[in-house]
Amino acid sequence: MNIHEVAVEVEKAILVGVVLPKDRRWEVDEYLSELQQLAATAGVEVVDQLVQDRQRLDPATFIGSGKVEELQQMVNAYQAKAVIFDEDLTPAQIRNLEKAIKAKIIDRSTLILDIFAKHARTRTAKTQVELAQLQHLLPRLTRQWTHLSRQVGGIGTKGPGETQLETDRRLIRTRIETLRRELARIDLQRQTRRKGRQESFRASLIGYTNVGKSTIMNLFSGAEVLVEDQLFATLDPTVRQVPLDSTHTILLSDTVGFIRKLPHQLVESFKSTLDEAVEADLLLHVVDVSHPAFHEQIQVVNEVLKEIGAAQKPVLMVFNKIDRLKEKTMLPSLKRQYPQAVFISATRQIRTEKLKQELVRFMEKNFVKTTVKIPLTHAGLVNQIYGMAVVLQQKYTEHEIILTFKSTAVNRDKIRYLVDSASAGNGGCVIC
Ligand SMILES: Nc1nc2c(ncn2[C@@H]2O[C@H](COP(=O)(O)OP(=O)(O)OP(=O)(O)O)[C@@H](O)[C@H]2O)c(=O)[nH]1
Ligand SMILES: [Mg+2]
Repeated sequence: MNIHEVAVEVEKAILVGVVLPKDRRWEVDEYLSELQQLAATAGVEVVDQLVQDRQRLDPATFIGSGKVEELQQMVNAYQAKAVIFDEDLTPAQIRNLEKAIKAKIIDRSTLILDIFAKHARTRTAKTQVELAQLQHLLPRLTRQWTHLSRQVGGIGTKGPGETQLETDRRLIRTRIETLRRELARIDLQRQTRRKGRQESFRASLIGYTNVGKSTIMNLFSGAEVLVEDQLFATLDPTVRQVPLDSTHTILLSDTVGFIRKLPHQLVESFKSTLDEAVEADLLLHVVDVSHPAFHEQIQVVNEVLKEIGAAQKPVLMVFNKIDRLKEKTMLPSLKRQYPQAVFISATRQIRTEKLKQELVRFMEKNFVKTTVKIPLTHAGLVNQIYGMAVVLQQKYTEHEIILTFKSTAVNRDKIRYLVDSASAGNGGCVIC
């Protein structure tokens, strides 16, 4: 089902923002410029914007009635096909605004969902987006959405005594259930795949959208992840091996970016994608230091990390795009604030080697050193251990191989278990 084709198929649009007492005007301007970027990514041309100062939002129409009239005049003057609000609207607000303004009313989540739908390439991403779209749509279903039955798999007809709207709601609920089941299956597959990779040290590139995560991924791994100067170019996770130096290799993953007010339906349905970050040993929090609102973007990312249960993970801050900084005076204070951070330019490859060194340093700091004795009869274990740890020394005696290695504590325990099991048949535990 292509909800997005129904939702945002417009040419010209007007943006609407509200300045409440808690907001500062420049912040709202910043938000609107992000909304404009979102609109451009969705293929919409923004012709004008309307900003209103208000004490509180109007529960019926979001903006005041005078502004609604002004908006209708703007829509006429520009022949605009849509009005995009920088907030989520209630079903009643959408209904009322649609009555008063002869244009499609789009809220922030609908726009973001539309971009996700346009960028979804794989079956998983398409399923995740469709689920989020339907969940967002369900409570907002108005008469103009009726006759979805043809689109929702072409199933079902109107039940006895049901209005078309009720039929559509029922069909959407059924479809949501199907998609949920499908995602649970995908989740299980991904979990199994991740378990298979658990041996290696895993770092995950996370951050606000468009900060350069995929650029770093491609630079380090030679992967060919799509890099674009637009929002949400990446939806599916990519995982690659990255050699840091002659002895240290990590598994690096690149995943979907975050944004202010990310629709919670998206966070929920992208859970299996975001788990890539939740289960990493280290998060590389990439920041576009050349963006005027990067401080706020850091906060937004930290909030999403909390929401997905990854707030306690070790984080290495990576300030990217330093080549775009005209004024470098803020760098020293940032360095003081984030003494562990790395300042790089991924496209110009400035200090990217330093980032690798920092990763090695982190691994070293968090790796524990262990020595095990492996019976010669189980020499096959040695290869396995090489895949799970950095082997520092390998010595042979008449009956055993003595290996000294460094690994995460989790892998140390796994290796101990493997060696214990192997040596059980050889007279008990032989761990030093
Ligand atoms: N000037 C400059 N541009 C960069 C740098 N790193 C990335 N970019 C550009 O920033 C834009 C976004 O880069 P991506 O790597 O796609 O960003 P992302 O974080 O993966 O974005 P999403 O997947 O959309 O969330 C692209 O146009 C890149 O060429 C950098 O160090 N300097
Ligand atoms: Mg990307």
